[in-house]
Amino acid sequence: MAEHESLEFGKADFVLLDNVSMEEFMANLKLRFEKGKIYTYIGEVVVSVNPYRAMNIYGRDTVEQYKGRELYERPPHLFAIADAAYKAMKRRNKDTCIVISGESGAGKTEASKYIMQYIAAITNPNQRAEVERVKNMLLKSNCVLEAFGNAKTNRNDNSSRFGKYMDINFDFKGDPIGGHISNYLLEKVQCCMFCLVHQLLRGAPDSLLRSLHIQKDPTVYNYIKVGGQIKVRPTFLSVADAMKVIGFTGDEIQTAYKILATILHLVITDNNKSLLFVQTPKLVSVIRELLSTKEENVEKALLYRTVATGRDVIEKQHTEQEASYGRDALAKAMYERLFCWIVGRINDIIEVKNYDARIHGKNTVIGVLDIYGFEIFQNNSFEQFCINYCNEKLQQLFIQLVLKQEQEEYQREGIPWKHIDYFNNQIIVDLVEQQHKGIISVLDEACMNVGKVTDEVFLQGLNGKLAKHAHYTSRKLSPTDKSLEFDRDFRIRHYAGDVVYSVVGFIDKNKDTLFQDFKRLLYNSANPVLKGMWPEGKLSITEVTKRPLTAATLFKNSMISLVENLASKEPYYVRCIKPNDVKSPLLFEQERCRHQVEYLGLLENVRVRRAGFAYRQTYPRFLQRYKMISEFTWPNHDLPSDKDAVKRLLQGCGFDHDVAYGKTKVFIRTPRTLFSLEEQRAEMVQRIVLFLQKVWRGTI
Ligand code: AD9
Ligand code: MG
Repeated sequence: MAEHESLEFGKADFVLLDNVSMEEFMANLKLRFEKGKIYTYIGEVVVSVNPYRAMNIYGRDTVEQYKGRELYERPPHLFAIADAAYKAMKRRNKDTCIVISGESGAGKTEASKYIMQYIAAITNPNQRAEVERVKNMLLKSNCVLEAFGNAKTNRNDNSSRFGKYMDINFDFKGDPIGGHISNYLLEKVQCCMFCLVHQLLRGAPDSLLRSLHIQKDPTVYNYIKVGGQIKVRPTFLSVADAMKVIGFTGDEIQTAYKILATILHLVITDNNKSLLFVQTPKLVSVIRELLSTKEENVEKALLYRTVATGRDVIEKQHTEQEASYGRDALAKAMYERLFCWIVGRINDIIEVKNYDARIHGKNTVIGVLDIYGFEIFQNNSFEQFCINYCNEKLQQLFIQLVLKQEQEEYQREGIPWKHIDYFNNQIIVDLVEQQHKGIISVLDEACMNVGKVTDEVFLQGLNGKLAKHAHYTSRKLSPTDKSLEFDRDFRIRHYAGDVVYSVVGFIDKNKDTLFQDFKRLLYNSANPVLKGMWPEGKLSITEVTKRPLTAATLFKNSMISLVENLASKEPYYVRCIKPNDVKSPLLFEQERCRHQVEYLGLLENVRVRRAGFAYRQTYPRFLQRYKMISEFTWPNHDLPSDKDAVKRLLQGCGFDHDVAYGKTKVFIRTPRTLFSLEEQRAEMVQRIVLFLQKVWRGTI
């Protein structure tokens, strides 16, 4: 517990509250925010409130204050949690992860960047060139991914529109040697696309723009009307620079430019004039040039669709609407693919190479998860559904790891324990992902319908299967419910609150909607980089029989493996809170914050933590580590059991009051006790070494 902060700043750890009540919790959170203390602990969890102003607390001097210290030795800070994760990894050879959660604009991405910066600052004391290179690449990769995957929303000017999990690999010395990034569901693709294209226009030299056939005046382009909000961000040149540093080749960067330019040209005309656009020979030839394909292929892919009917393959002309739909889908798909390809390339480049675990020991990992927070908009669609489902999964993991496992272990070990109630959201996770009757299954089924495939059919399916579910309802099932305004609405009672979703667009977004003709077009490009992005275009029309997995199922699978991965590591949590909706550094909106504290389960967290123990270890392992600090246990004990020996040892040190003895494990309440044991151990080890040296030298 951080103790050296003055009490005028409130309690540095919520565990120290006199009473664990919502009122006291909120009063402490508010007081600290107003005093400029944006971080507070709940044991080892950091609660962070977005300050919405530059804070002078991330500099080199602060890094030095936290480096190698124990969590409770310094005021609460992200650096302390980063250091704890790092130490746990280094000392105990454990993989750890830092899970950063909170709603949009709460400060997750900023937090993840400070954590990475801290890790970069404390590692590689010997300035090994290779490690410096890896560190630089890891930091630069952030910049590239942000450029492609962030957009301005009404919640956050720099909102991450994709979820990101980054593993950093360390060698036995504790220095970074590589990494791996997983990205999840890029959404608001259009916004990201437009932001980036705008950057391209702002930053690119005239010669480049000319070669891409782009006019410098952005108002010429349709996207300005669609995208609207553009934020001043780094120019594309700085992004291209970062790509170069990471190791993208010139051809690859050029291809990225060309794809962006193609997207710009594709969306240039008004939606309903798509065919007119295709008939504009100049544009078709521009696209042909950018994509390095054949001119007639571009035109054909935009106007026709190849369909296989039995053994025959025919070309069917698009209606006006289909053509415009196809064109937009192409722009979107090219962007998404470019984004995923960039992540893949970064991974190729930063993956650990030349590390032989047999020689150097296991390489360990710290994972950092920065993923979109819970979202409720005016209109919520498929994307919000996925995002909120993701938050349910993470909440479930938190419950499993922090609340449930903790309580179960105390019970198992026979430690006196008062059960603490919390809402277990497993029921909502099941509502979404259960086989056959979960929402995703119903959606996939609706997409596979042979006859009518419409959003309404999907909604009927939901109503049929979930009518009795406590967390699901719809307009049809609750006709008098005022929050369900339209027939197309359904509502999920999420752990974080009720969200009304509109089914409109679910089917479309769930299916792979890109016509196969486009995939073939891009695969047949003479540009090998572009071709490489579209391997499935290789299949001929008659071969394309296997249905690709739907977007929702892919997302579900990626969430399940993400959670499995996190669960296999030792987790550290940062819980971010957004104090107001107007980005003000002064305003602490009580109700807004209270709601977040509630759904993040922070109060339950404090209760469990207060009743709980910071550290636990089985008796034999505990002895193995600490037996040298007591005459009763060193070098061996003659007590009836290891448990008795541990008791004797701890009594001897005067720590008996701070521990509980379970069936197989000893539990230590406060980290201070552990710290003190560590100190005594270090001292003894030192003495033993000196003693042995003397023996060897024959002076004893
Ligand atoms: V989203 O789910 O990606 O839409 P985040 O990632 O939670 O969201 P972000 O980190 O982007 O939010 O923070 C939003 C803005 O708050 C930033 O652009 C900063 O202007 C501001 N912010 C957040 N954290 C800090 C901080 N520690 N110090 C100063 C901050 N400003
Ligand atoms: Mg973010």
